[in-house]
Amino acid sequence: MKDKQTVATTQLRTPFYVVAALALAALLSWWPSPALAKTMSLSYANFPPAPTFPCVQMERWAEEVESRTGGRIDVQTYPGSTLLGAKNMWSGVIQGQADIGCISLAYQPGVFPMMSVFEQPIGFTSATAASKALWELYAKRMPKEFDRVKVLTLFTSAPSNIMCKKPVKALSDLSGIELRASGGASKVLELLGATPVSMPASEAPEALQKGLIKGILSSFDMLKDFNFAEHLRHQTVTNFVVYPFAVIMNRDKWNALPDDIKKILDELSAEQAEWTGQYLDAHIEESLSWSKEKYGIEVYELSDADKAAAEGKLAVMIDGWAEKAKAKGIPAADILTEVKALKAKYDK
Ligand code: DTR
Repeated sequence: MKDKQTVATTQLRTPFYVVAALALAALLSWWPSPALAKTMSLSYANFPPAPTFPCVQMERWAEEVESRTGGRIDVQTYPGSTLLGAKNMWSGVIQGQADIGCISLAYQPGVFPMMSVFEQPIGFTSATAASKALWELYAKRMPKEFDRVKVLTLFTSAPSNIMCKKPVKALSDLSGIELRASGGASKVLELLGATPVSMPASEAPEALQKGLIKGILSSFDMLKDFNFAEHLRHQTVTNFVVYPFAVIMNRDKWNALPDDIKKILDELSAEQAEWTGQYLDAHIEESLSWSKEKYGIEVYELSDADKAAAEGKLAVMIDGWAEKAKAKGIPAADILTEVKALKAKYDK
């Protein structure tokens, strides 16, 4: 047992590094360093499976945000409808069930009278051009249809094509075929004599399995990412409408963010739209070659006469959109002029 004298000596001899560590800890506990600022966690919900492009762009956004904020924002991602599904994404983010969510505008008919102009047959030929145009129109017009949320970015699918169990080599082959689509793309099918079955992309695999549909109208990334090439061996290049998407954030959560973080997120919006378009355009090529190699898919082109006939039949869609938009107080003619100018600017 040590006597009092020995204990006192031991205390006096507390090693220097322990004292230094204690002093440093005390100092850091009140030092306002950004590296030590509190981390805020944000949940980000998405409806399709993880390998699909809306989720690939979500992971990219999460990584960029974490690195640009020096780790102050930590993004928890939920692909595959694990937090919110396609149909309750919009209301779920407004109510705060997820902080951030990715919606396909076509799944909420009537909710976006202005931005649904991008569901119309404008003739975009790439996801990059359509995504840049979509963001630019939004940033200029700030339509009030998005007032209940903060829009973090916007992008579109690539132009839609027919993926089917049976060959569709001519417009007349479309007659009565049940094809899955949504929004503007469903209207396209209706006008061309097919039977549109409207549902979100995430529900299409089950509908196909149950025999409710013979194919889909969407972009070719789905051949690989949903493995549709296994059952849908016949592809027809139609380059019909694109599907617009929005990444939205709960308003209160946005308002609660510090200003410097808001600035970082705002600076990412246009860049993320373009990144997503470029990723998707490149990925479509990859998806097509993968599907050809693995499943020997066939790809058909419509004749020039059929292309012209389809264009003629779809023209009424734009008038239909304009009428509905005008009824909601939207300057439809001006918006159309702006969208066409943006197409000319980006879709070379
Ligand atoms: N909103 C779409 C477009 C789409 C294209 N590729 C994917 C992948 C995952 C989800 C949606 C999409 C549609 O409904 O087809």
